[in-house]
Amino acid sequence: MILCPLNLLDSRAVIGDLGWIAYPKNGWEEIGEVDENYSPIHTYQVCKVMENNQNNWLQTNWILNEGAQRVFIELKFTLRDCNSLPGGLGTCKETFNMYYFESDDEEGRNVRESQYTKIDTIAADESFTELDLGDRVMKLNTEVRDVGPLSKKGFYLAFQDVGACIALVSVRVYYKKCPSVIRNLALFPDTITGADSSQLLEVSGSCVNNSVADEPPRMHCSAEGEWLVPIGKCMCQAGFEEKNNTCQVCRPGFFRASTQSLACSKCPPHSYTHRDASTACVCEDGYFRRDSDPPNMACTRPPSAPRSAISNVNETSVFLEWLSPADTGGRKDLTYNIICKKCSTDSQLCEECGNHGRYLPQQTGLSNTSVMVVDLLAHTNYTFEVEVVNGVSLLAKLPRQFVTLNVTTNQAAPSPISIVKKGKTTKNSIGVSWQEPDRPNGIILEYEIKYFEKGQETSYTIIKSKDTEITADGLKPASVYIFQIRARTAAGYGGFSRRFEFETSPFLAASSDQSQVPIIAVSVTVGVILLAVVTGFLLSGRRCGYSKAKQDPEEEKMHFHNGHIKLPGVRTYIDPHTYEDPNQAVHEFAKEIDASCITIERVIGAGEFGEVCSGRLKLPGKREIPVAIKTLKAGYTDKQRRDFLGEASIMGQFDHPNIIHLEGVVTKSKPVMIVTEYMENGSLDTFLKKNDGQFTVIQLVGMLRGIASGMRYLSDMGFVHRDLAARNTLVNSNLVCKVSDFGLSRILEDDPEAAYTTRGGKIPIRWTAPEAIAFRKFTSASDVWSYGIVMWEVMSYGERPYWEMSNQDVIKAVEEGYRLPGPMDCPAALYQLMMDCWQKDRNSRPKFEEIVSILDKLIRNPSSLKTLINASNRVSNILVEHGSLGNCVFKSVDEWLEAIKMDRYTEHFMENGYNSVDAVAQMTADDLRRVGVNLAGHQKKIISSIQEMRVQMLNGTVPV
Ligand code: ACK
Repeated sequence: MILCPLNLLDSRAVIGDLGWIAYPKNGWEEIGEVDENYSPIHTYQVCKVMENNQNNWLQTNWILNEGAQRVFIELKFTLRDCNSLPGGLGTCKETFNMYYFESDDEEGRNVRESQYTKIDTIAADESFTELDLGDRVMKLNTEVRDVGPLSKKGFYLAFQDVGACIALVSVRVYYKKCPSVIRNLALFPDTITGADSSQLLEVSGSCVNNSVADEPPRMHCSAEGEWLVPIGKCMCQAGFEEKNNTCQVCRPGFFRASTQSLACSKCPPHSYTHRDASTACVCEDGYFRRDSDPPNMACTRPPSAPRSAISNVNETSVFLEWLSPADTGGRKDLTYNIICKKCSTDSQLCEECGNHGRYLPQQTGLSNTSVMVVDLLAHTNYTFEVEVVNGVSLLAKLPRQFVTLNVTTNQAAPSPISIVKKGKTTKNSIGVSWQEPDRPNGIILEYEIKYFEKGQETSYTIIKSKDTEITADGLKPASVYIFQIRARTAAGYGGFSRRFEFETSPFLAASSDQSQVPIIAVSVTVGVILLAVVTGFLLSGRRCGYSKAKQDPEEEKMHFHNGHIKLPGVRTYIDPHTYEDPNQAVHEFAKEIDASCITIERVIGAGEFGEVCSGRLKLPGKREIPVAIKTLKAGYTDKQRRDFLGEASIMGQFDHPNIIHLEGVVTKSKPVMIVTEYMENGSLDTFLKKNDGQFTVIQLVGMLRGIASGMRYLSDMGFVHRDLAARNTLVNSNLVCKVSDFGLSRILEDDPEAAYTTRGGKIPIRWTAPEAIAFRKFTSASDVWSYGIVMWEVMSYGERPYWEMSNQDVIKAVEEGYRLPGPMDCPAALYQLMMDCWQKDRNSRPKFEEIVSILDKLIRNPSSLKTLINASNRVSNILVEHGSLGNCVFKSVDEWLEAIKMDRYTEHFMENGYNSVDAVAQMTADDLRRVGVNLAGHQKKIISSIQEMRVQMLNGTVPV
């Protein structure tokens, strides 16, 4: 830092008379010396060392302080050493005094000495002697003193000699200032330092041209004339950039958008500016910028149309999928809107779809390139326009960019019936008529009328009728009955109508004493009819479980009690989604249990919606049973409650020894619960892993038979499970396996195995048939594929299908025709069945019916399970790229054992002569046991690796 002292007086620089006054006259005297340039050196000297009482004053001229409040006085002088003066010792002094007197004008010149203020007594650091004089050595002293605060315009200095021998060679009076400076683009002016020696003066700066204050700039001027502690700053305004402490204009082609940007930047692509000091660039024709786009972002344009749109119709649902546009217009904020038009087949006239169709996830603002449209009208031509927009589409005012898809929907289940009327009513019968549903979605084959006495929901009657009216008879007089009706088309049943309450006529007074008779009679009759009906069905082998009513050939009637009257033949599964009110579905299929009947004992796991507990259920009049209780955690949303109870609505429709049995639900108190039978051994996969190698083949086949039987029941009911896997199967204490996990959202949310496919759906890849992965064709045949995987899981005691291969590799390998190899010690017949389940053509896969029958035969004839698959047929189907070996080439047995972390057996192998890769490749499980590999897990690992090795040999990657 260059400090900047400013002289107020420099005696050496004064050319003419200094104008100083000495008194008494014989005291200080000026000696007219000149320097080497012949300039006068104003030196004053005095040397009255021999005389007593000296008081010699030398007063300077009036010195203007120029506003300085503190001034510095630098004296240069020589002083004679009193010791070197002969005879003057008594009176000789070696100091002199310096004074000052402030005045606003030269009038102060005449003031008395006593009015002066003493600055200091000045002593010499070095004094000179006679000797020095002889050597002509000048011992010059320099002393600096400061004075302040000064408050008047000027002042005088005075030097008082009291008997010393002094030569005052120069007197310089100066003050200090902080020099003008530009710091942080703020200009700070020359600033005279403060009056106090420790004072910091706060100075405000002013912003340089074309700059603005960010925070007001300030700096501090120290007493020493240094700038300290800058605060705040200025910044070049937009259109200018900082260079060398100034703000320079941005040239054409460059811009600076705000004071915060670094420097002028080149205009981004598709924009320009032709003027100086631009704060933004203008978009080229056809390109746009949104207000929210940053100014350094390229100008963009609307996208081109979406490409390669395809549709996939499933009944009244349509899946639309397309590729993003070839030209996105340079933006990432593409979204898609679906415009739906309904077109007549003949006239090709189209109209807006209005509010038919539900869009999943939504109709507009889609960010994915697919959408599912459900609940469309059946057998209807639709035109869907998939429109793409980006952030500048609205600004561009160009024609819409879209791709068109024409689709025709298939059949759908009919919509619920909304109008039901009471007809002719007697004391024992109620006539009911209704109107066709608003959307029959096809030809109505029949109606199903369900009715029961109010409050007696568990005991109901179902009548089937082709007509739109029936008479329910055998009813109690003066009683309220609930009626619900639904229609069936080739696409299945629609949802039930809401509940309608109608009342039978009251008794006639005369017959009131016989009131009990008809009721008992009716009950007995119903029982008899039912027995007859059941027998009739058994004999006739009909598939549908209901009886012909006597009175009307168009009507069929069946009675249910607590859902326990089982008729041969199978009901159809009803998707709870078809119910407008999901609560109705739950109560349709699940029994409400009073929470007080349940005792929760412990938490056994975590489900998607809350904890899974075990506990006990004691219903009135029944014995206590162990149960599993799924709870819905507090704070659930409506949707979560619906989805949670959805599982009960599905499960409640099933009644089969190999399907987990629903005891009921608790919905009227909190927490909401689903109560099922308790399965002591938990999920099958964990159970098998825990009991590796512990079961006989017959036991394993027994488990598989159970699962197949449960699946046969589900597929007969038209229910596709979609997530059949060992983890979704439960095992009880008798090793009975039951299919479970019917959550509505399970594929999407619950199953940790489910992964997103390229089409956006979430699918448990390893268990899922290729057609279900590729185009979501989920059918009972795809469940059969999953069943094959479950067989493999069971026979390998819970091994993970395809081991640690990635999902992508699994999809690829299966597509290319590879299949899982047979598990170790797996009967050939079972492996054959698995391979059949994994036929690419889904129609060639066995049906569950056949699977059950094949397994039954194997169980009846256990010797058929003796033939185990041999290495060669394992290899023929083996996956080439699975497991730890990959495509590695091993030259020696020890290298290979080390790679599979089994090198503890190296010596065993060597001692038994298995010292080459090809000798090892021939080994069987028995050979392994012989060399001393006794642990089942180790045998499994080594055998699997040997099999990979064989494959690689077949492929030529391992030298034989
Ligand atoms: O493998 P696990 O013991 O069997 O752990 C899971 C856990 O709850 C979370 O689903 C167990 N679990 C589910 N339902 C039942 C049931 N009905 N009986 C016994 N355990 C069950 C399952």
